[in-house]
Amino acid sequence: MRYIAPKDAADLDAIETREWLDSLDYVLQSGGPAKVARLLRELTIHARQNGVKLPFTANTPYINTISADEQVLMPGSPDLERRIKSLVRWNAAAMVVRANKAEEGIGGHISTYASAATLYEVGFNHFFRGHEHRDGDVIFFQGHAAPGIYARAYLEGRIDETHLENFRRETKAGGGLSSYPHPWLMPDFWEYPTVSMGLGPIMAIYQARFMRYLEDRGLKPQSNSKVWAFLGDGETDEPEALGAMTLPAREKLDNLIFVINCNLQRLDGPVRGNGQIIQELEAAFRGAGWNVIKVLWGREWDQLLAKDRDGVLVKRMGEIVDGQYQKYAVSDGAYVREHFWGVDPRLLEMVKHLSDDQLKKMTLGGHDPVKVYNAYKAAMEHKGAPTVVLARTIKGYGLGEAGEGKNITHQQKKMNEDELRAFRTRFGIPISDAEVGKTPFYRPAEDSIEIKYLRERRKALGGYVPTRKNRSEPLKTVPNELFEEFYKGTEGRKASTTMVFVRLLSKLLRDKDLGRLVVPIVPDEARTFGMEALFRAVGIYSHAGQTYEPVDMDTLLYYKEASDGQILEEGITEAGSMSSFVAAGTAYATHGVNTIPFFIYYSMFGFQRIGDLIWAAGDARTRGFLLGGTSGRTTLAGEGLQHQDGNSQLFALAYPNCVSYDPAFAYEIAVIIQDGIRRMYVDQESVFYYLTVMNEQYAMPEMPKGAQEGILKGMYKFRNASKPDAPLRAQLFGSGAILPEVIKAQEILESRYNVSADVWSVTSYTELYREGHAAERWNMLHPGDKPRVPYVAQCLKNAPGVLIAASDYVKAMPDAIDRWLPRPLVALGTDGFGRSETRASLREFFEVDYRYVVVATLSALARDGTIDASVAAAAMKAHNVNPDKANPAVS
Ligand SMILES: Cc1ncc(C[n+]2csc(CCOP(=O)(O)OP(=O)(O)O)c2C)c(N)n1
Ligand SMILES: [Mg+2]
Repeated sequence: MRYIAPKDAADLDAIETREWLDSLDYVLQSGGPAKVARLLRELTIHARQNGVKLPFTANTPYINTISADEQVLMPGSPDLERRIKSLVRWNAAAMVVRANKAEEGIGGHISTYASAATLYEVGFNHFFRGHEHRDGDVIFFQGHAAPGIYARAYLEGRIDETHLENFRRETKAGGGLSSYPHPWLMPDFWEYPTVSMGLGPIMAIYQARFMRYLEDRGLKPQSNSKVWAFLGDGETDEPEALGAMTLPAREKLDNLIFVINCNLQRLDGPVRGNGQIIQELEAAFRGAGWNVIKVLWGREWDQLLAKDRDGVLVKRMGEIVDGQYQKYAVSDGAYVREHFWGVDPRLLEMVKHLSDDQLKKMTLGGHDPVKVYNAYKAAMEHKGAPTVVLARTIKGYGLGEAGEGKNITHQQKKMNEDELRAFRTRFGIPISDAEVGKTPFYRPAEDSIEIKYLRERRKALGGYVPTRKNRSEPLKTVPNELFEEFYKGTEGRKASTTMVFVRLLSKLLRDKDLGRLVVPIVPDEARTFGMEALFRAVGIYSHAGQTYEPVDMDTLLYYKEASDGQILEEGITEAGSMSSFVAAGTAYATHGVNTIPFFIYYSMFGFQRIGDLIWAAGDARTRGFLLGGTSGRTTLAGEGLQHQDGNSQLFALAYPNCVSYDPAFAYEIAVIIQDGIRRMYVDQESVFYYLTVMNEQYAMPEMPKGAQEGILKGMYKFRNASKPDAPLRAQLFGSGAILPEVIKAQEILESRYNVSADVWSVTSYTELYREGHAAERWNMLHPGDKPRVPYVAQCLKNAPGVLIAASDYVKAMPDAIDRWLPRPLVALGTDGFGRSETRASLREFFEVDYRYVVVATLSALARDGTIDASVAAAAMKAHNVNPDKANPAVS
């Protein structure tokens, strides 16, 4: 056999490869892509059968998904669009630079928008449909790109120079602009908050699904609307960003388009310096069943790729890691020629006609409007799956020496005069050298072709985006009949507040007006809360209906899935469920539909786990009811440390527009929910509700006369002391499942210790706290006027005796109202980690059962000198309370 020198082996390899490629080209030309695909599939099978181990890959080569041949021409005027984009770029940069001119700069970001400008402008000029369009879109803008969105709104004449000047100066007269998308702060402009990274993508996914839900249930006309979510490549590391990615593919949500701005950088440095974020994302999304469109290279590269007969260029493109690509972005053409092209003479040959300067200027796909247009067009037309556009860009594009592609670019907020001049020149902004240092904003005249073009484009596409407004008709009334039954109590029958809530929910669902608007949401906990009867009654929503015979078909309460099902049974995802809650609770603005979401979950996995999404819900002016089920540190027996919630009421206090309650009785729940629907859907207040509901069963009493107002304000007298003139007096506060313990303590105190106590049901420490502080603040600002008296103080004005509060939450709750009480109170609460035990043992452990209420009362009376300490000590003995017991807060 003839010895083949290594060099010849390489040559032979090349010849062989060439022959195979030629054959493939022949099949492609004669039989088309489908035939090539079939042939490759068969080749793969054949190779496998013969023992060839093919490595798994979910990737395609590192080139554009849409080839140059498939590309269409872009409609409209590319020149005008480029000019408009340049103006937006300038104004976006100018507003940030001006906001940071002063010593005490107030931040802002230039480089995120600089990299994403084309991605947005192509959308604004050709794709994003406003709410006046029958297929109006929902768009989640990347938070840090906000300056660009403002700069465009300025050109559109929707915001003026004062606004731009007051970017991040929101308290300024004339109006400021919020740092990021915040509907709470700019309710006519922003629709969805996105700046907490990862929340935009997951909310977008569930928004797309909720749009289908509204259409399938006939609450909204069928449409071709899309949900667009713009996100950063670094952002995809947030678990929420990709955590729900299988849902839209499974549900074939072709109304969803993600656009990931792959500038290969995040805040500190490269996203994947030693790898390729685009390929990583491609594999993940393709694996999950998405339509993936890579937009990596601009048009200049098409000619080079056409010359790449041997695939050397494609191979070279695919072997460079992102850190190195970033290096090319900041280097000159000579460096790129040497290091990128110089590794193979065939590559050098390909670019020998290009100067170093031309090499340097070869644009990336995400900066080429034609490439981006084609990607969006394909995304709009794709059927049966969501689309992700992976667009490659350069962070800080256009900033040149001021930061383009550099690791510091995310934090770049200032530009010196030279840098501004270069930026101005690069984008052709008509500002003179003399003026440029002042970074003036620039808007062409109203009748200029740029402004006319931009307005005309938005008009054709259904109005400006983003625009937010309430598009729904308020409900007229909340029918009383639905709630009255609960005022009567259960006549001795035992029920839990969860059962009460579920019964109320079932009634609401059956109501002829309200029923269809109710959206029950559960993360795989319906059986936990005894809601399974609803499966059959209203069905579980599934676009596909039910394509199988459910295993419990022969039972009354079978697991019924239906395309017009009403329940959103989300599976084990509180984050996903919360995103549905946001979609349903903002539909009054987004879709003009007053849907009323009720999201019930394990209370520990709410504020504690997905608090940031709840915060975003508040920002988005979401309406609806969150129900913290199985709540109470001692009421949920057995489940232990990770489940037993004694915190959520405290967390809820910090959410400004969250109205929270810890109700004990059926009528309290009825009053709160009835009033909640009124406030949110009749009066259109931007609040949402949080109610904790429990699984302990006890008899539900009848509502005391006139209790409604107090229930809503946060406290009311549930039961009077039987001997108001007794010498020993106490005021006992109880909440939620601990209220029955307090009532029991009242009886023991009266019968055994001659202490006569009033019992108050405290439904909401947070409401009392807020009202008290509001009164105090008013008093501070009006020193000469008659002071306002907080509601708590009014309730307790002449109340005699010691004050004892017990709840299943941390002691900070009652402490929050202490300042407005006539005397300091004694707080009993559940500070500390929970543990698995029975209910009674837990209450003993956390010192919140009736015995501790008795002991705390007697002990407080002894401290006051009203009784002898020995009485309290004897009571402790009688009730087995060990004074040397370890402190549960720290054990
Ligand atoms: C939850 C959360 N963590 C951290 C941040 C702070 N932060 C803002 S932008 C940013 C980097 C963004 O990188 P990338 O997603 O790649 O967006 P780019 O600006 O590159 O387009 C970080 C860490 C944040 N906004 N939200
Ligand atoms: Mg990035």
